[in-house]
Amino acid sequence: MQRKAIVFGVTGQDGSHLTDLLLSKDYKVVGVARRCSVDTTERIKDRMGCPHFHLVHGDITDVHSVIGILKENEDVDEVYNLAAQSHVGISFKQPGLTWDITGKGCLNILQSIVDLGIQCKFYQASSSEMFGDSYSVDEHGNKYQDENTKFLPQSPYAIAKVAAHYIVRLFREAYGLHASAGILFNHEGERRGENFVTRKITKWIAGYQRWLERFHTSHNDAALAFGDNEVYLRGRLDNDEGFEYPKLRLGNLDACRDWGYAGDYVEAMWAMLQQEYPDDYVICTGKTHSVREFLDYAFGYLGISDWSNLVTIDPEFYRPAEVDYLCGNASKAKNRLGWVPKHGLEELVQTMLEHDLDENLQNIP
Ligand code: NDP
Ligand code: GDR
Repeated sequence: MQRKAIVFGVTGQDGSHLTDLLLSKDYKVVGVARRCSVDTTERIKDRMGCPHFHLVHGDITDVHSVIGILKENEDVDEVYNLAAQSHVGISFKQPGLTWDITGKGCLNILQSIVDLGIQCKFYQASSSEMFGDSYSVDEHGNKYQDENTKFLPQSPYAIAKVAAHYIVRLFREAYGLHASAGILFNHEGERRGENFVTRKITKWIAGYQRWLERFHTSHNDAALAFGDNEVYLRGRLDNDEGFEYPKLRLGNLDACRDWGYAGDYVEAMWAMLQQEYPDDYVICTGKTHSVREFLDYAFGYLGISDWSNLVTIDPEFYRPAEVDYLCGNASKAKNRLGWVPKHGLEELVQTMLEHDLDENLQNIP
């Protein structure tokens, strides 16, 4: 019997990877996308004609819309809630909207499942941001976060995620729902949104590389000059459009993140719903790097060892409160789900850069 899944947040990075995974396992997938004035289906465009994939319009802040989708699909086996206002920085500027989507949206789905009496399994996209400034310490003095580390959220986004996380736990205990939460650490890739730091970096490097190639030169061979905000080809400082390139503008370079590959992480989501009992699982690589180190890897891929003149620090990208250090421990997922990450940071950087360099090449007239 073919299984059916509903994916809220299907147009996002994870929604697209999860759809690929479920279709490869012969599921029927109902993807929920909100109405937008421009097309948001770029990441799932290759799936649009697939007979087992059905796109419906809906918004998780509108409980009527959620009920309508669930009623149409009462035979659903698995519901994945990946929908969110997922940008931590933006959550400080739009805290109310973030709360409605990222927090209350989860309640809207779970309460509708209970009210309609639908017998399905449920997955909630919880986040390492819930730990915020909190960590545990192992016997060697190393800091880490796992399922037993307390939450100390540092943003409106993280607070909304904590609320949703506890709603999942409540519905599991109060109504006996098979509802699991994956506490996922940062995961990236070639489908990552362009305003998250890793993709912002790889997109910029690809653009810079192609700019240099237009002049048949490379970073290490070019005669470059550096202004406050631009890089110039020497001798063309104040004229000739096209001979300057805007620097990469970033915020805090010292924050440390445990970065993995999104394609690996959706396998863990699916595995959680295949367990006999629902639970919470930390999903991560167990290795942490600063944004500065990510820059070293990314520029290093193109043989650029000193990037200090190419990057400018812009207070615009600092947050009112920061999460300084995230490094997960996924032992529980390894032992119970048999899940381990397949990609390390070096491979991740390479995949993202190769994709962005290729895309940029195609865009050159
Ligand atoms: P994205 O931002 O790429 O995708 C979010 C998705 O949610 C998009 O499809 C978006 O639609 C949709 N969405 C936003 N608002 C609504 C709404 N009101 N109703 C219905 N859908 C909506 O995030 P990711 O794919 O990276 O992450 C997936 C989930 O996992 C999110 O909940 C995120 O918070 C969480 N998470 C992500 C981590 C990561 O590192 N990527 C780590 C831990 C947790 P649209 O395309 O229209 O914007
Ligand atoms: P994060 O990811 O906040 O961890 O949330 P993001 O890539 O936005 O930031 C990571 C770190 O980089 C610093 N930073 C910058 N960040 C952005 N976006 N842009 C910049 O220019 C910049 N400069 C420095 C940030 O301050 C931060 O310390 C992601 C999201 O996917 C969440 O939805 C998810 O829950 C968590 O990961 C786990």
